[in-house]
Amino acid sequence: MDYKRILTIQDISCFGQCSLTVALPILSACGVETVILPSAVLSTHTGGFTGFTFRDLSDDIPKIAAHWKSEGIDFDAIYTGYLGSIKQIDMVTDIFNTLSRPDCIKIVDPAMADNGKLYYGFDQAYADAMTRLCREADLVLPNITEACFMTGVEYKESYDESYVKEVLSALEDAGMPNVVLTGVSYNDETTGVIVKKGDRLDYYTHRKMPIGSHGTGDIFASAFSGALLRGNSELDAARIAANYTLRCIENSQGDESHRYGAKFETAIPYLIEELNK
Ligand code: PXL
Repeated sequence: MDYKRILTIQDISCFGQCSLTVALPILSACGVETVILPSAVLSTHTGGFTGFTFRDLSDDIPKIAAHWKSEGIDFDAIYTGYLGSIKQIDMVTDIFNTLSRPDCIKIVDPAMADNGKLYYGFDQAYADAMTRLCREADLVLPNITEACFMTGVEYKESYDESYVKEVLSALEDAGMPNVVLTGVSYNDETTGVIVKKGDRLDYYTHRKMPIGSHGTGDIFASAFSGALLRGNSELDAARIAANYTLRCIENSQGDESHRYGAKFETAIPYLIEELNK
């Protein structure tokens, strides 16, 4: 098996099972060398907590990247998640251009919104900057809310296939032909992901859990990136990542005190089994 090297750029939310505390273990479990670039350090994530600390690491990002460049360190893939500011989004665009190996796969999860709302501290200018970064990516992994903020399509809680096609075509017009659209659900029993590669559309569905958990977008994006680097197609990587994410949500059902994150750790052996099939 090829041994690939991925760089992931996102924050460290010290408590809360999201961003780097999820991405690093999951990518490592996928058997890829995982290099991290923390964009900020927060005491918790911003969803459902108040009074969290936020240490912006923007000043360090170009220095770290310059050091890697001088050492000849480069990447087979770069996967970005939550970024703390527009300035950081611009820095990531530079990193795409300077630290990529020739066939580097650039994956952007525009982790900025859910359920029709932007996360705390973000506005439309941030969403517009994220749209510009997504144009530079080979693959983007938005949920429907994020896709709406990047395209101007009106967000809808319930919708049909023609609405989803409108969203995907608006993403294409905005410069994103290759998309993994998450959380696409036409009924109460199932949900899934649409994998769009140019003109080809595939929809992978699975059981929908009654209660979601925070951080599942990061779990999905990390497992997807790892599975893709292991040589799986986009559709297979999306299926593996979706099934793993579902297991993590199942692990957390019934524990009201654990809504801040999903118990992804105990499902890691399942992920490895699926990757080895
Ligand atoms: O899971 C996405 C995420 C990552 N990082 C921080 C967040 C969130 C979502 O709220 O607040 C800091």
